[in-house]
Amino acid sequence: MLSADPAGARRYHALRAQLAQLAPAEAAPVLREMATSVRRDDLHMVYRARLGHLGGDFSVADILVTLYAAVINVDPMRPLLAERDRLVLSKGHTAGALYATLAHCGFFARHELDTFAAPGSALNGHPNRTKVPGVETNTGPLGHGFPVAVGMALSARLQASLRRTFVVLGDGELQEGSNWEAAMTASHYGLSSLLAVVDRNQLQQGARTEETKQLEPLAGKWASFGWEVREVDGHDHAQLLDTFRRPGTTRPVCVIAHTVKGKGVSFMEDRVEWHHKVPSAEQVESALRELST
Ligand SMILES: Cc1ncc(C[n+]2csc(CCOP(=O)(O)OP(=O)(O)O)c2C)c(N)n1
Repeated sequence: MLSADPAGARRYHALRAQLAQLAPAEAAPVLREMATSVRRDDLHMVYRARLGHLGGDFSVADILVTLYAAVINVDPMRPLLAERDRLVLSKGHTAGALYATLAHCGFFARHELDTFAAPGSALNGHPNRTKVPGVETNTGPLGHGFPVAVGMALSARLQASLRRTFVVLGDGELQEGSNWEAAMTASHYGLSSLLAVVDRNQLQQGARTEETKQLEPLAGKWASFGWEVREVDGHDHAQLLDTFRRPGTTRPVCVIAHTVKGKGVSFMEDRVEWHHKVPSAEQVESALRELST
């Protein structure tokens, strides 16, 4: 099990305190800079490991950074505190973005990222809660994280706790039927402390979602399952922060975050092959030039 980086955790708490005072538009530049740094770390990780999912990592990076840096109530020094908020990355193949974000928040030292997917490393290709502090449940098999998150929100309800539960889903992931059982269950129990984010980048592995199995009208589907639906630009930190800060009132909330797979690197953006392609040294250099703050 990795352990917290005390200096990183102190910086994280200072950042959280600073961002809590700011309106979403004022916080956005800080979040943007952190998300760029997360993408740069992730790029190095995937290049070094010769494996990873850069396309989906870059599409979800702004969502994860906004949640961890400015929304969820967690303490990297005490990652198992009972009253912490819960965040489940149901699209677990984008572990690279999650690890880089957790390291930026002090859950473990940033240099550990160098071990991504190496033999014996805690930072496996998919997140493992027994190895990585901040990971709430193991994910990777699509369609598993969301049902677990519904259970977490239900347990908060049973304990009369005010803690919130967040779950981040891929759009291709929604083709797994277990998600719709989870959605039905959450609305049945009126789990207003639960917020699901759909990373709506229109691509899955090997093809577009609408060519594989049509999801639209997606907002209508969630609404018909009894959820409050909000739609945002998933790379606009001000919009993300504003919507994430507002819990549901009587119903669970689904945020459809419109994103671009590979966001931030022009030759990766909206290109299906970057689902799990590994960049060459030249491509890394060129990507880093685009990802400069
Ligand atoms: C149950 C299951 N089936 C297949 C896979 C292999 N797989 C990994 S990622 C992926 C595509 C996921 O697409 P999406 O949810 O849209 O993720 P994103 O495009 O954001 O990376 C697939 C099919 C898996 N991880 N789990």
